[in-house]
Amino acid sequence: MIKNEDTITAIATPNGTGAIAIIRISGDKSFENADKIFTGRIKICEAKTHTIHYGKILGKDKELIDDVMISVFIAPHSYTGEDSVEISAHGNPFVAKKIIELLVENGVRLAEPGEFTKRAFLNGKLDLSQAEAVVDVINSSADAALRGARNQLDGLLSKKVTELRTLLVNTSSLVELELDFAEEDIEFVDRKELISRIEKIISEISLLLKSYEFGKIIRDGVNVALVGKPNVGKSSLLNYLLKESRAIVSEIPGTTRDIIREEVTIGGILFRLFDTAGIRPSDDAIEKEGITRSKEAIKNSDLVIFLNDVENGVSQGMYNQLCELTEPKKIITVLNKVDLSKNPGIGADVYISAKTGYGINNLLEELKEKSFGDSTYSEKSAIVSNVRHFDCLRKAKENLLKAKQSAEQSLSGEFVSVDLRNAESVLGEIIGEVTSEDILNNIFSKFCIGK
Ligand SMILES: Nc1nc2c(ncn2[C@@H]2O[C@H](COP(=O)(O)OP(=O)(O)OP(=O)(O)O)[C@@H](O)[C@H]2O)c(=O)[nH]1
Ligand SMILES: [Mg+2]
Repeated sequence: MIKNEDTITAIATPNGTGAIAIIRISGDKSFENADKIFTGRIKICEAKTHTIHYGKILGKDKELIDDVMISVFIAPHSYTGEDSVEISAHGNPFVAKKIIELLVENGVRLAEPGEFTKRAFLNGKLDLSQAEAVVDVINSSADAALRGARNQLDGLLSKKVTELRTLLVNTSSLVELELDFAEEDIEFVDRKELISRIEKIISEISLLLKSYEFGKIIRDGVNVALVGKPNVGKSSLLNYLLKESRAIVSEIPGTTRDIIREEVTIGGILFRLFDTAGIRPSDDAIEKEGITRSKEAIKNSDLVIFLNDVENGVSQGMYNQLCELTEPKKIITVLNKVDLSKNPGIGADVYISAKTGYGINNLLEELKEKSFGDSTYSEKSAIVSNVRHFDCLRKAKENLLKAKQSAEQSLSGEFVSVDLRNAESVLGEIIGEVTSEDILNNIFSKFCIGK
């Protein structure tokens, strides 16, 4: 276990009034410090691990601050791997603050953001990619995001990366062994075999890199802009998808002026919908500003629902306009108000009625399909959802391509080995086997206090 000088504390529950507030303490002096402020039937120093104790927190002049429950975790069987306690007080931020103040007066230090998880990492309770998944588990707001974060926290990515590193170590060791016996001209690994081993690792890394498209979606959700000419039914479609009358709908073209942003979960994936002002030439200053914002939303969206109505059909002019703002593959062309016509025309990907709900399921299917492309996802496969991991994998692949090239050109083993070692080292950064203080600070500063 890494010895941390300080014993640290923080409130682990959100700031606000609630049923309980939890104050965490971790470090060598956790029990000693808890005993300084806690009076119960037994001393915390003498308590067994994973037990919970009722008692009182007394202030300086023995004034009663709160009655609480204290949970005891003896190292290494705790979140941080250190001795730690959790004090459950009444959920009043003022009470929790007083308890923290008492601890600080006794020499306990306030924890920095993510410091508990950082200690868990330094003590080997989690590797780095798992520690990062903790934030994602806390932040996930849709089923798929939570499953993805759990997948990483449970170590699926770590396991895959470790496997790849082992393969790399084995391969580079053989090359290096050969270098040691350079004078004897012994070949421990046949070049062809070497190249095929490197290729195998490259293809596994490519798969992981590909999973990032998907990983990003399940982690961050999909931004979808609803765009089209005025009055085609954009706001009606938004309301239908939300199952509530969120946006004003009227038969007057130019009803929506500002962007309306709402979230909806479809098939476990979070979609962020942006209802926009209908695009048309306008002299009205407010409407013009709304249209500028619509165009901005199109540029920033992952997908665009290009809505048209049966009265006017699909507008090729507007489609061309959209193509200047976003890639054609992101556009779903939809024809709305099919309830008004027996012969709704051609040229759309999906035909719907935001009034009756006709075709909406097809639209949802199309949304899902466009979001995921051809990526397949299984609960059991490692998924990359973090840009830092993606970057490390990308660098590893570059190094491996260089190593492969050197091997193909029958360059000296040294060239091959140096790139293999570099690849191994960047893979190590993902799980924190190889790391710098800067990387760690950067990662843990994104955590909240108390985690
Ligand atoms: N019959 C029928 N009417 C619809 C349908 N969808 C929308 N409408 C009507 O079309 C009119 C315009 O709908 P909105 O949802 O306000 O259209 P919009 O695209 O948001 O319009 P702007 O905000 O002005 O750009 C309203 O009178 C709606 O009731 C539909 O599927 N069928
Ligand atoms: Mg509208």
